Parts: sequence; C-alpha cells; structure tokens
Amino acid sequence: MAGPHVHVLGLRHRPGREPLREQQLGHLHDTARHDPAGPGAGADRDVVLPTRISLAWTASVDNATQVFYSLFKDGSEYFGGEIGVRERTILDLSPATTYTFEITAADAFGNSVDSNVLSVTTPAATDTEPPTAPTNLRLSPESSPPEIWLDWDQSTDNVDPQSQILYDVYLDGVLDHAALGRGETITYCVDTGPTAIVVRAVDSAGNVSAPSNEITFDC
Ligand SMILES: [Ca+2]
Ligand SMILES: [Ca+2]
Repeated sequence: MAGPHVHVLGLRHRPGREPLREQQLGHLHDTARHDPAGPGAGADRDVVLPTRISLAWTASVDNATQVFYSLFKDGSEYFGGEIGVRERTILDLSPATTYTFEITAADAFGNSVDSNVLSVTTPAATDTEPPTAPTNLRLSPESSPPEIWLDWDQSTDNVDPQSQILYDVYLDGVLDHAALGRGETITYCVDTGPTAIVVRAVDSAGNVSAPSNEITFDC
C-alpha cells in the first residue's frame, strides 16, 4: 500500500522567455506518503485503491504570474491548466495496473517545469459486491436552469466507508460527472427541455449499484 519513493527528475525551460526559478520544481506523490500532519491530510484520503489513486504535489511558485497545473496520466493529459490545485483523486482506474503520473507547472508566459514521474500500481480488486443504490434523489431549492443542484441519501457498501463511495450522475442516460463521498452535487443543463437524472454508486473496487430513483428537471 505504501507508495514508491519518488525523485525529482528535471527542469525544462524554454529559451528566450522569462524563466521560472530553479526552486519551483513540483514534487508529486501519492497521498499514502503524505505527511499526516500536513495541511488537508486525512486518514480516509490516504489511498491507493483498486480503481482510484489520490495524488498530491508540492506547490510551484512563479516569479511573475499564477501557476497553472496540468496532470498527465501515462503521458495523456488528465486535466490541464488549473490554478491552485494541489491534490486530485484519479478515478476510474483498472485494478492491478501500473500507471505513471506527472505534473507540469506553467506560468502565464508558457514557461513550464515538470515534476518527477510517479509510478503507482493499483491493488487487485477482491470486493465483488456493489453498494446499495442511492435513494431519495431530489432537487434542492437552489436549482434554476442551467444549474441543477442535487441531493440524495448516500449508499452503503460492504467494504468501503461512505467517504469512499463514488456517485456517478447521469443526465438523459449519459454520464455527466462523479461526486466522491457525499450526497450532493451541482451540475449544468446540457440540452434544453426535460432532462432525466439518475445517480449510481460505485465502490472503490469498481462495482456499480443499481440506479437511484429518477427525477426530471426542465432545463
Ligand atoms: Ca515565470
Ligand atoms: Ca463493495
């Protein structure tokens, strides 16, 4: 379960532009190695699970602009250009599979620096029992097109605590986004007109529940 030791690999500058300072290397690690006394650390977040990995990295500081972070999973961008993000749980991974991760920090001029490359292997999945279906899916009163504010009663699982149950939100049968460990989220209308909404719970082994009750929102 303990993450691998990681090293800072290097610094990339693009010549002819304003440089980053050398001490701006980001350092990427899985949160199993996160200092438990560190900011935001919590026992239920220090996880390398069969289908999820929580990552954290040290901040980069630029001499002139905000820092934009991009995360690459096996060389492909997982998210790009986000400001102020220092941790992320990577979802929908496969059990017993090795992945590499790397963070790039860039300033507004396009100068960028790469973190170490972190290699993490997810454990095999042994749990085969899905969570209970979410119940009592409902709109909260803040809802107004295009904003859809949702609440539901959380599922339970035979293995995972509720903080590790993921909720996939479907709009008209299409996966919209996921919310981890909580019974509320906000999303946005995709098309105008009546939109059917259901939520399914997913445990950390990737087992998917039956759908919640369906509600309709007039987008
Ligand atoms: Ca700079
Ligand atoms: Ca389960």
